[in-house]
Amino acid sequence: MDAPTKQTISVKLVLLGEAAVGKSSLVLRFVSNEFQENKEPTIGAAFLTQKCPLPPNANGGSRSVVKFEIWDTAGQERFASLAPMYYRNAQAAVVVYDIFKPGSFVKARNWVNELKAQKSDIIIALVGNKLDLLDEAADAAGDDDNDDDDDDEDGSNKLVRKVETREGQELADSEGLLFFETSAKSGLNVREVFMAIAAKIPDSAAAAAANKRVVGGGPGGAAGATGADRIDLANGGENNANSNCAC
Ligand SMILES: Nc1nc2c(ncn2[C@@H]2O[C@H](COP(=O)(O)OP(=O)(O)O)[C@@H](O)[C@H]2O)c(=O)[nH]1
Ligand SMILES: [Mg+2]
Repeated sequence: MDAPTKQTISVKLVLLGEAAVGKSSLVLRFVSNEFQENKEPTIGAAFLTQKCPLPPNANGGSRSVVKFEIWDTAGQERFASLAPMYYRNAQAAVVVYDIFKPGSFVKARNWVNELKAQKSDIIIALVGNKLDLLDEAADAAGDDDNDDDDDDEDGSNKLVRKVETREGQELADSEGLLFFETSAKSGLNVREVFMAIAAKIPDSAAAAAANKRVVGGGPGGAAGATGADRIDLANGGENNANSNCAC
């Protein structure tokens, strides 16, 4: 009789960050628990969904399900002008950088500034990705301690961390962001990013979202208008949230 009702809360989320920092890989890990070593670059944007149950809330005991509607944008400069279409309706943003590329951290800072200027109430998670490469760095250092850093041909020596955890944490603290260091490759902390965002969705927004059916509209409500590479993985899990659930 009194079975708790399950409400589905749709959360629109956008991924932003320089090209090749691992945005698509983080989404793929979260949605499909997979990793591709040489992932082809995203063209325009990709759309994916994933459901996660939230723990029962203290007052009602009802078990809510968060349905993330994820817009994974392309990082190339030529797509940057399209970004506002994706973040305008978003409740949350994941801003990603590569801990081995300081330029990508500068870019992440710019995205945070732009997001806050345009949409002050958006929930932002700052994510430093490719943490697994640190283990490789440690292994390599163990093998050979000659400091011949000649493999820095393209200015991105993959084995030396260039953005310290402290720098990411300080930016996050000063701007009020969630902060994680992740590995899309190993899966480390990927689920945690999305769970932390879900936990920050305010009750009022959740209730409002629950009352409003979201009909798969694209950015600004114009579904498919950007020619987005649209991959809706929700179909497989739509009937059974738990079987397709990353959380
Ligand atoms: N070692 C490692 N490589 C990663 C990780 N995430 C992404 N990559 C690789 O980095 C490249 C760019 O990834 P992609 O997800 O396409 O980046 P995007 O342009 O930001 O979407 C691909 O070759 C991925 O396999 C990670 O956490 N660790
Ligand atoms: Mg991509």
